[in-house]
Amino acid sequence: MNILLRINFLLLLLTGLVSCNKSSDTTEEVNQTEIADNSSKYLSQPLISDHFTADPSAHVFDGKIYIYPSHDIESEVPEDDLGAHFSMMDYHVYSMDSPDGDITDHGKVLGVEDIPWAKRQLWAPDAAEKEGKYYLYFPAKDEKDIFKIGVAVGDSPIGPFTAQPEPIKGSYSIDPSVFQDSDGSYYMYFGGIWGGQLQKYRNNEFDDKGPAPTDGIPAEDEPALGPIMAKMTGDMLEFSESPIEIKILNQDGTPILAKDHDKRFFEAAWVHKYEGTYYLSYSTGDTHYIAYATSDNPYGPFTYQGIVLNPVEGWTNHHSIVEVEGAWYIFYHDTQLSGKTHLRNIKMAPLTHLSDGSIQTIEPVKN
Ligand code: FUB
Repeated sequence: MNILLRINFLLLLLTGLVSCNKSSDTTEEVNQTEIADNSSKYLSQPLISDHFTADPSAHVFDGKIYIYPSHDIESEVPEDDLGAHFSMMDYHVYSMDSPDGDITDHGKVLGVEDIPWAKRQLWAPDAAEKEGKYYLYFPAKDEKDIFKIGVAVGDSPIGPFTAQPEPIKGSYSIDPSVFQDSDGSYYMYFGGIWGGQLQKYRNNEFDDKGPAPTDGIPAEDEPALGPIMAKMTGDMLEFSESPIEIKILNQDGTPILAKDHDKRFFEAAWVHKYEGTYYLSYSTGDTHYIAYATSDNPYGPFTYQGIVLNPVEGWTNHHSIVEVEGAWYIFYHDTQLSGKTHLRNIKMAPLTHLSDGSIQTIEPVKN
C-alpha cells in the first residue's frame, strides 16, 4: 500500500471511530466500523478514498497509467432496476507512474454542463489516444432520457476535454470502450441491457417494447443480446460503419441463450489482445461475474471461455484490462468504502494469462 493510501485509510479509520464515539446506532456508522475492521479481507485496497469512483478504464499513454472512471455521487434519486440512482455529473482523470506508485487526481475534466446534448447520468467512460490527441468517450442520457455516446477531445490525457456538440451519430446505450488494434484501427465496443437500454434496439433501430428492464429482452431460449461494435473513423469522432452486434458462442458453437445469466453479456464490454487473440470481457450483470470470450477477429464471433473476476461486493461489476511494461492488470471496483451499491471505489490487481491461453480467475475477496 502506498503512503497516500495508508494516510487515506487512517483517516477512514479515524472517521469511523469518531462516528462511533458520537453515536453507534445508525446503520451508516455501523457500516463504517465494519468496513475499517474488514479491509484485510479484500484482494486489493481502494485506489481513491476521498470520493467515490467506479467503472475504471485504464490505459498506458506515454509510459504512464491513466484511469478514466465514473465519479459516483450520493443522490436523492431512489434505487431501481434501471440504475436511476447512478446519477453521476462529471468525470475526473487519475494517473499513476507505475502499478505500485501513488495515484494523482487531476480533478474534474468534464461535467454534464459542458456537454450540449447531455442531461444526466454520465456513466462509464473510456479514452483513446491517436496522433497526440486524446478522446474521452462517455454515455449520457439526452433530454428524452435516451442514452447516447459522446466524445470530448483534448490535447493531453488529463484534458481539458471539449465535448462535441452532438452525440456520435448512430450511437446508443452505454459503456463505450475503444480498443486500438495492432494495425492502427480503433474499434468501439458498447452496450448494456436493463438500465443501459440495449434491449430497446434491434439492428440499430430504436424499438421500445416497454419501461420494465426486461421489456425487449429476448425470450429465454433465444440467443442473448450481444455487445455492439463499430470501427472508428480516422478522426475518432464517428463510426465509419454501421454498428454490428457481436455473437458470443458456447464452446460447442451454439449461441449463448438469454436464460444463461451466468454467461450472457449484460454490460461493460472490454477488448484486449494477447498473443494475437482478441479477448472480449464483460459483466454478466445480475449474476455479477466478469466473464470472457475469445476470437481471432475483432468482429468475432467470440467463444465463451470462463470467468476473469468473481463477484465483487456491490451489485455492479465493471473492469478494464491493461498491460503495463509486460505485466497485465485488471482495474475494477467494489463498494468496500461505502457498503452502498451506487457509491463505489476503484481498485487494481494483477491478472494472469495462463500458458493455455486462459485467464486465471481472480477472487476479489479472500476466503
Ligand atoms: O456506473 C454506471 C453503470 O454501472 C455502468 O455504466 C455500468 O457498467 C455499471 O457499472
